[in-house]
Amino acid sequence: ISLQMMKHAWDNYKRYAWGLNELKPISKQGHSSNLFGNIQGATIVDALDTLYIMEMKEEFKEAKEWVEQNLDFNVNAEISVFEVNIRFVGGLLSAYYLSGEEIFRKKAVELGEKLLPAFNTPTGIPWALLNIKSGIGRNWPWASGGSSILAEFGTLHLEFIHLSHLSGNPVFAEKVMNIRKVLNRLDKPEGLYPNYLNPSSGQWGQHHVSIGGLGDSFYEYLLKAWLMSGKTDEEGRKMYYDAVQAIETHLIRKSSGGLTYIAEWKGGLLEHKMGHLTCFAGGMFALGADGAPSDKTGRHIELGAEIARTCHESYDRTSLKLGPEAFRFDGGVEAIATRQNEKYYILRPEVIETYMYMWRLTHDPKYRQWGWEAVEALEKYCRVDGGYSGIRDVYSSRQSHDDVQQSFFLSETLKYLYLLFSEDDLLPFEHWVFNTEAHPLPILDKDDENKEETQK
Ligand code: DMJ
Repeated sequence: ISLQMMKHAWDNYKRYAWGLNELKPISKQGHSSNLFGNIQGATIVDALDTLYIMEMKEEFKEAKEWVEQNLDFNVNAEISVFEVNIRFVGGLLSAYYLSGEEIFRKKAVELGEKLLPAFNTPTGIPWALLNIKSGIGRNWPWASGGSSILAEFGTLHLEFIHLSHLSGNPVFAEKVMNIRKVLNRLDKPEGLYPNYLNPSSGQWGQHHVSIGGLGDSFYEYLLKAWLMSGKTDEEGRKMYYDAVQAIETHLIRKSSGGLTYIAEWKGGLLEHKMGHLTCFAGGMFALGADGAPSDKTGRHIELGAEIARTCHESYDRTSLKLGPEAFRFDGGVEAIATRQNEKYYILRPEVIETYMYMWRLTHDPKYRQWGWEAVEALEKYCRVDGGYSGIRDVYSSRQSHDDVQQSFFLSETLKYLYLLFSEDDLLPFEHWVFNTEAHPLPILDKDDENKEETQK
């Protein structure tokens, strides 16, 4: 079924928005988000590996031809360093490792080089935004005290290690190792990492800690850096398990109805809210369980299972059976959105991602059942003639579409669904880690430089 869904999403993108970043499935035209400046083709690059894995050969070929002929980074564009890294660099790297086609390696390295000026700050903590023509960077105007964002500068590691590996140029790896060094020098309140860090002063901004938006994939990349190194990156391992310990102590709580959730922390006070984005953490805890220190393996798997259950409840307690952007555990509610502007669903993957990890690691059939419920809801409420659309209010049966088919729907949501219903030997965890946009990257064993050859 996810193959049919992918076909529908792809065919409509091709028909109405080919070469543009994303599709507006209701108005049947292109959608351009300013996250990518005027770099074009986000959906194509994000979808390459999904097309490959689903064996959609014709479509993969057209996508590759588009990349060869049209993907151009010599544009005057201010881009989000994080978004371009996870979707474009990550997408190109996976396409290269899966298909062995040189064009993808070449484009990935070329784009990586374009991103390097972002690191020209006094600390080497990169800017959030970069003009890839002038090389001038800056931060989001809304970010506390001119800070860079933890989840943005902390989500470059996997791709940059591979860029050094594939180009023979150590500069990429040096840049991301330096980020670790800066973080390790700093005092962390209660062992937690605030979401804001000023790249000039090297000081934290506002003490807001989140495992959802603004923080999320920083933690994910600590664990995956260790796994991707063939478990040799001890620093990554230590930073990850220390962080999880602090998260468990200070952020994880149980509601009176028995649902485990991860709250947000603002200068020592908890906000009892969990974002859809935070739901990825169930899969992360389970993936990291095996290496957990001092017989904590069982606890990490259990945390993964409890977060999966809570996130499933957030879906089940809506009218459309799709989860809201954020849900709360206060004012008498549990796992329900209470604010109008938190009731939307934009085709995000995190809950299905967690089901996929939990399925692979436990084989409890309920995760496939829950994934199936999500498929039914997506087909019923998000599928439209012109593709798939997000929804403005998951509690209202009066349908209101947001008219955007996000590129991560093709790269993540549909890929994780496909994997959830595939055998474990498709992209096995022993050989691959997924970047935060679900692009698989091979594990680099220190003694096995030809790994990518043997994994094809
Ligand atoms: C994706 O771009 C990535 O999963 C990122 O880590 C968070 N946001 C979206 C999906 O929700």
